[in-house]
Amino acid sequence: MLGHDAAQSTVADLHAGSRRALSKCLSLIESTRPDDRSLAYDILEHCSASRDGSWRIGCTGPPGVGKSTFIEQLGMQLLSAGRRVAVLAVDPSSRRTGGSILGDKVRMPLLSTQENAFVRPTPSKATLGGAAPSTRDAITICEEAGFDTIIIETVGVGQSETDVADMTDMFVLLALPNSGDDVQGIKRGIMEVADAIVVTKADVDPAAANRSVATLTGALRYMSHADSDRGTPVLSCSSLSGEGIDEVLRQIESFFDDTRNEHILRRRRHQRGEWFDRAIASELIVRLSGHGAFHAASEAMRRQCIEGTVAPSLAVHRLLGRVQLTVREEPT
Ligand SMILES: Nc1nc2c(ncn2[C@@H]2O[C@H](COP(=O)(O)OP(=O)(O)O)[C@@H](O)[C@H]2O)c(=O)[nH]1
Ligand SMILES: [Mg+2]
Repeated sequence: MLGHDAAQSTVADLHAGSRRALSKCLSLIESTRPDDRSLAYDILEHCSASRDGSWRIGCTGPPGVGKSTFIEQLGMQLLSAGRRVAVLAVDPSSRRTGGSILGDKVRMPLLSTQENAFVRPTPSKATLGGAAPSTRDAITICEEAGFDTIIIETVGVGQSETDVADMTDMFVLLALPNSGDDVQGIKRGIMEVADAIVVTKADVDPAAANRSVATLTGALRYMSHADSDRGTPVLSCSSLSGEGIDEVLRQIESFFDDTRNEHILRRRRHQRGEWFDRAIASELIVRLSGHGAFHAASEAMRRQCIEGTVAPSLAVHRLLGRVQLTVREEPT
């Protein structure tokens, strides 16, 4: 089959370090066009199902907290430490306007021109604030291309901010320095999954940054980490002066050293389970929507829901009642 040959040579190019192949693979897995998807699956078939040696780091925080600037600085230090760094920046497109929040564009001018780095904005589609379903496949592709450190930038809005924790080994939460003594409205749920908290922009008001570190450290005493007894370090840094970034790097290195075996392997198992569940849901939606009759019936039902003539859950129940599911036995 042509698709298979094309996929095989694309993956060979990927292994050989071709950036063009890398961009092409990432575009294919992000695409919803059926022929692109089928090529994407051919490509994934030539990739390893799991690469346990890489570092997957999630980086979340509110818009403007300094995620991109921080990742650029941290990324440069990771490169100096001999790592190959891929950044997948989930573009926080607004669902309402189709545009980006604060017109935020991924600017990592320094990092993106480095030989051992790769920076890529990835679409967030309909998943509010969180990561697109294709982000997981993008991690696979980057690892296949030889990147041993994958950093995912997502904007923290809504509950889906913890999505990124489900696809990374280490979850870093960024927070703004604050002069008050509250925890700046950071939700408990997100603090409990953070493996490190970094207070940004310490150069603006170092005393405020120190206070925030103390406040956050204090707040963590009354919480327990969702799946780790390691203790969550709270640090501060300036991504403009670079001060404090080396300590963040040390924490990351020690996290991956300490937890190499048991903890990360457990997280990887969890990641793959979550991935499977998400993939079923998104693939079912893609397949159903590609079915003309289903699409028409679904649009009609949706209109009735909007008009208020039928309750959405009932409408979906009826709609799916009309779908005949058959499952073939797997040929052995
Ligand atoms: N003073 C200062 N400004 C910073 C620092 N880090 C980021 N910024 C600025 O904060 C703004 C938002 O940064 P950006 O990295 O785009 O935030 P993101 O939306 O979280 O990715 C930009 O104008 C940055 O230059 C810092 O450490 N110190
Ligand atoms: Mg950003």
